[in-house]
Amino acid sequence: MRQTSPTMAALSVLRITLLLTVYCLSSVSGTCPESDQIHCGTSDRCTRIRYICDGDNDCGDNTDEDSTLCEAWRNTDCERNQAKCTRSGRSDCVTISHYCTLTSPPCEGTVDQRLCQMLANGKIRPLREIQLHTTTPAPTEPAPTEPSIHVREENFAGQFLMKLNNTIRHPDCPWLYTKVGDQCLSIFFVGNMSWMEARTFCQTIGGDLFTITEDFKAFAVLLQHFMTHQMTADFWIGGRYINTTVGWTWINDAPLPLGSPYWAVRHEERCTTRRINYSILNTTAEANDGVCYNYVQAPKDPPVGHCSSLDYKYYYYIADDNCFIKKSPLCVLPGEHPKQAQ
Ligand SMILES: [Ca+2]
Repeated sequence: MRQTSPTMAALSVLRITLLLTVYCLSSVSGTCPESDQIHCGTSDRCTRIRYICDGDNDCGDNTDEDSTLCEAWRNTDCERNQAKCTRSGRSDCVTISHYCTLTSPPCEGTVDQRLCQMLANGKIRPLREIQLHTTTPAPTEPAPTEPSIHVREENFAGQFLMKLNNTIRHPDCPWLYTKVGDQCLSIFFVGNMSWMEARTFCQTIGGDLFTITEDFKAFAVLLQHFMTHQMTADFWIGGRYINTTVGWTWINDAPLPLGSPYWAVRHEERCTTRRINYSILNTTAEANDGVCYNYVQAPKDPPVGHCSSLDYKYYYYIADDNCFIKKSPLCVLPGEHPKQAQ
């Protein structure tokens, strides 16, 4: 029997080690022995990339002929294993491997990027199982263009002009007046002054402070006008508190109505009961069995302000205020009908 020398035994061990190394390397993704090979899907084999979808079961597990894979792999533009690559003004048929590796610029074509991902991974996979590793940048919304300060100023100026047209200008009314319902009013929101100064201003432009007639429809029309034109200023009107005997009157000495639908509702910390007047019985009684209410619709008692105004905070219902506080004049031109356009 032939004896095995120690040197021969060492060589055998070395050969086995090398074979195992090659086997192990070929089992690891991306480490097929040759550069034009790729790992099969489920078997331990490597196969040539050009054998993908050639009709032969080269892998033994048929993964190189998977139907979804081949649907993307084959194309009608070029020979099998190739795809049309358009770049730098030229269109050429190149291998799919080459197609996927070209950059700067990359190929423009119809190759499914999941095939490129599969080749980069070095392992055949059904196309439906391949996740693209490349992150597509999220579409960014175009940044809103900031208008220049001049454009914004022009917009503000345009809005201001519209406001002037709705407050102090109208073809049916004299200068500084606009038409609200059947009346010419000067809604002079650009000025701020005391109640007495406001009345003087109104008289200077031919009118007087606004008063509410018995027809509360005119009041409703005014409120609607304020709301439509987004008015936010506070206005002096022609009501004032004379004394405890006379109470609140308009500047023409007509009594100024309190309560609904004119006077603002205020919340008070202390509650009060309300009384109902039964004129037939000539008696009064507490409303709702003496329920105590925290809302009042009357001037502050005792009076803290002796002039009436329409304030934005009270939704332009009448309120009492200190006559020296500065508010805008709300003037009315005498006469029920405005000047007709010439
Ligand atoms: Ca094949």
